[in-house]
Amino acid sequence: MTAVDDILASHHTGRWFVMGILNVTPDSFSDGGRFDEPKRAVAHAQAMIEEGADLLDVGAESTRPGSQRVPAGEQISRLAEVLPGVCDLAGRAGAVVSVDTTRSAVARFAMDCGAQIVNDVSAGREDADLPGLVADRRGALVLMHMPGEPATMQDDPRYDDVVAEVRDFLAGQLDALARDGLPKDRCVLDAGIGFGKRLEHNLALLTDGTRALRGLDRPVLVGPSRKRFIGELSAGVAGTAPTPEDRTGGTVAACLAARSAGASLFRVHDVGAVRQALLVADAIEQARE
Ligand code: HH2
Repeated sequence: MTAVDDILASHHTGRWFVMGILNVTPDSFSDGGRFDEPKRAVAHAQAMIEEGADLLDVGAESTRPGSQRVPAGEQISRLAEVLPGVCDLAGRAGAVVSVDTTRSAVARFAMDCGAQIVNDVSAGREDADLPGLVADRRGALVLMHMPGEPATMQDDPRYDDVVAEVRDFLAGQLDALARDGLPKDRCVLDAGIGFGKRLEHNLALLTDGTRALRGLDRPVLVGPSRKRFIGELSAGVAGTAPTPEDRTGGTVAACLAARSAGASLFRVHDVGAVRQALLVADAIEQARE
C-alpha cells in the first residue's frame, strides 16, 4: 500500500518507489501509439501493477525533444477514456496515480478521477493555478528542471555548473510555490534527465545532482528511462545504437546509481526490471551492515 505521505517522507525513511510510465499519446519517444487505445492502456497499467509499480504516471502530452504542445482540452479527452479505469485498478492495488501535465485544468480533471500527484515538467512555471490546486487537494507536486520548452530545449544546452544551476533553479521554484500557497513539504524534486541536457550533464545529474537536490530536504525523483543518453553510451555494441525498447540495462544502471546517491522515486517503463534491481541492491547493502 502506497500513500502520498509515505512518498513525501521517503527522503527520511529510506523507502523507495517505482513509478510506471503510461503515455496515452500517439508520439511519445518510447511507447507512443502503443497505449492510446483505452483498453490497451488499462491493460498495460494492470501489467505494471503486477510487476510491482507503486505509482502510475499517466501522461497525455509527449515532452520529448522537439515535441509540440497539446492543448489542455485535448489532453483531457485523451485521459477521459483511460484515467477512471486506471485510478480504479490502482486504488484496488494500493498504488498511487500521478498525472504528467503542466496544466491545472488537466490536473483538476485527473484529481477528480482519483490522481493524487501532479508531475509538472515546468516546475510550476506554466500555470499559476497549479500550486493552489495541489495544496487544496493535499496532493503532491513533482517539480522538474527543464530549460525553455521541449521544442527547443536540446538546441544547444550549456551550463557553467549544471548541478548547481539545476539545484538553484529548483530551490527558487520551491520558494516561489511556497509563496503561492503550496508548502515545500508537498513537493518532490527532479533534475530532468534528458531535458535540455547533454550526455555529460545527464551523467553528473544522476549522482551529484541527486545529492545536491537531497540537500534541499525533499524526495528526489529520477527519470532516465530508455532515454537517448543510454543509446549514446551503448552505441557500437551491436554496430548501431539500441532502440528505446533495448535500453533496459542502461535504465537499471542509471536508477541504481541514482539510488546510491539518495533518489527515492524511479520513473520508468521497465517496472519489473528496475524493482528487481533495487531489491537486490538493498539486500546487498543490508548484508554488508
Ligand atoms: N521524462 C519524460 C516525461 N515526463 N517527468 C519527470 N518528472 N521526469 C522525467 O524525466 C520525465 C517526465 C519523458 O519520457 P516519456 O514520458 O517516456 O516520453 P514522452 O515525453 O515522449 O511522452
